[in-house]
Amino acid sequence: MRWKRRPEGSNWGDFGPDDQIGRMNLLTPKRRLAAVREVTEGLAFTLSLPLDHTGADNPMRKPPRLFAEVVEGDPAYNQTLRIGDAATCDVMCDDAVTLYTQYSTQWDSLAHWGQQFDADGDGVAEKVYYNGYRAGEHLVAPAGAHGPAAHALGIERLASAGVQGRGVLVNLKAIYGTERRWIGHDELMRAIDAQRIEVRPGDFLLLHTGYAEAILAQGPVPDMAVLDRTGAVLDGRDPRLLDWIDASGIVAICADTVAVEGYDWANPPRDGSTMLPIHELCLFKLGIHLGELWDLHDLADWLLAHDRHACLLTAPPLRLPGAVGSPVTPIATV
Ligand code: UVW
Repeated sequence: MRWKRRPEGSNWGDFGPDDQIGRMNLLTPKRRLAAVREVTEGLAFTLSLPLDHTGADNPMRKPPRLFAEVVEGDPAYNQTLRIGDAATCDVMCDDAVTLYTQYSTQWDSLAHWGQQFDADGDGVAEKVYYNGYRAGEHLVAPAGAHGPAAHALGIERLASAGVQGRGVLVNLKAIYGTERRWIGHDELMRAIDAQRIEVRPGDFLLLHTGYAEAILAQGPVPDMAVLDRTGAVLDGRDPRLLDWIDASGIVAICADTVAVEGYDWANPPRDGSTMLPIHELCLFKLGIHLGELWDLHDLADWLLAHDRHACLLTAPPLRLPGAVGSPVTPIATV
């Protein structure tokens, strides 16, 4: 074991001492088959924003830069293909991209959020992540252009898990409108009951709030003053909400908002506790993956019009070893 003490309320070790996918372990073949049975129409919905649209006011995360590599003085774009002295009729393009993995529609890996926690039980807190993987020893920052040196909990673990299962969509916009409000346990249950949603272990919980539509209405440069007043956000200060997330058996929470949960950077906690309790619970304690900035509005409108709430969700991240996040183009099929 990498740890002697596990955080209160965590499931570290329950899926094995070396587990790196957490709750995704609950995505069994039987549950995938149940998800496939949600498909009755053959309609597919793309759940990503265009990759150059963000709703986050995060200067660390920059828009993608797409370029053509220069090969022997020419950009690899609209090139006629010559092989030795043979000229062909072929014209071709290649390109490259610099990508911030959490700029737009994304998955957070379990390496995205850890905590200073005394997992050794020696009275000294160390930086530690889900299942006791440690900073410096198991998580090492990428070593320059040629990739990571050593990295536990990278997004490739999620990619290998086969991210396909039953999505259940809670249409918070339909119940609460698009104005910013914090959603605790009772508000979430009210929406789930009103929409007669059955949440099962192994499900992906999709939260539609109208935030992604507000981003699209603005174009690639977000007006954060508007977005900060838009969309419902989970209230991680509500212990009953945290208990429900734990007990529900869901494998992921995917929202159209920036962080799934509400936060107030102007008023951080003064007691050394977490700034983001849902991140702490999901990524650090339970291994529940978080999806952010998913554009759920077409799917949500269709489900509402047809008095349905579930779909087959297919959402693999990039199989990029060591990455802490990944762009994703999820597809919902109904
Ligand atoms: C933060 O940095 C708040 O992360 P996320 O993109 O998961 O919200």
